Amino acid sequence: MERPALTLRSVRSRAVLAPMRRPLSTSAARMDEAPFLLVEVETEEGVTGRAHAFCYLALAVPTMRGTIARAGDILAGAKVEPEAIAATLATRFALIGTAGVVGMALSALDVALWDALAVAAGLPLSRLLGAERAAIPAYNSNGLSLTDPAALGDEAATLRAEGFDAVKIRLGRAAADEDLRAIRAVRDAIGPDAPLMADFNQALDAGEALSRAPALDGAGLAWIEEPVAHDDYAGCARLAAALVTPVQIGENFCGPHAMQAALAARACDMVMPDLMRIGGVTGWRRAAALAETAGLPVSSHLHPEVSVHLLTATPTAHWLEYVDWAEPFLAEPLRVRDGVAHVPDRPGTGIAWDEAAVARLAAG
Ligand code: SMN
Ligand code: MG
Repeated sequence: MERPALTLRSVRSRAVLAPMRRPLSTSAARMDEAPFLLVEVETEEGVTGRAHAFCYLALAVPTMRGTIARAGDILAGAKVEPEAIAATLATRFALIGTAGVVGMALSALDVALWDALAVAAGLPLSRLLGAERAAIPAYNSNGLSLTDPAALGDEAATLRAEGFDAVKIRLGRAAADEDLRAIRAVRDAIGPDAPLMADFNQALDAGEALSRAPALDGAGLAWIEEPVAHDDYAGCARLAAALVTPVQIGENFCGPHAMQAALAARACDMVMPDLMRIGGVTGWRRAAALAETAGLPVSSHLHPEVSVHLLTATPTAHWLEYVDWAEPFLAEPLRVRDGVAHVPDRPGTGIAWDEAAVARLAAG
């Protein structure tokens, strides 16, 4: 599909701190509020592109804002050609490197550029990317924290009542038995057929993971996510070979090359790149092509409002991770019905800010 011709005029960013409806405890950290960066690109043609990036910790925000401002200075007057812009920025930021928070900022900028292109084309981003479908199965990832297993059954039922079949539980308690108790509590609540994903957030060392593997294999999980350190591809590969349950990794792939290294090491059975770590839309498309060649299912990580567009255009698309964290400042929430997320029928990503909420939640 022909892309519209646009010229970049300026870039700006703002920070918000969004309250979370359900605080989330993982084996790594507890979150009560979600820091986001909102990015806008203005073009000479009058088209605006937008993106919102989840920042994990508010301390990342100033560096991300500085990165975006510097990129805006470098790019003023450039054609909106995201692949060429990504190459330019990779060169200009090569000394500090484009992993970590710098890469997150550049990914957000890339998403805003693609949004501008799709808005100018008058098409949902998914259509600009060649998608033929308009919906993706979604699981509710908003809860099932690393808390007392006794409370998890009721919570799982509530999460499903929000319009989902599938949910994700957080694991990584010191005692393996406690994790199994948590899984059983959720399974009893959701029934035998509902998909149940499980996320360790890198809690285990490789030996511990191997010794927990047989019991986990019997627990009926849809996947086991980040059981060990995210870049221990050899450890992941040993575990993937030992387990029948698929091993899922990807939220920490910083760019498609990291994913390529993981695939070469046979580290996992499935991948779930994060839009803001894989390199925005540009990086995602390269990652999706790698996954297609390797025959691996692709799910998304966070950022459901934009990931729904990308997954519809991903040949081996699997699951959308749904979280509601951006809802406090978005004009239109993502629509999920009967466990399926729908691409909004609007040009671009369909992202627009609720400006009154942005003003209320402004964070510096
Ligand atoms: C996760 C990621 C970021 C913040 C909290 C939890 C988790 C997930 O790894 O995959 O949802
Ligand atoms: Mg995870």
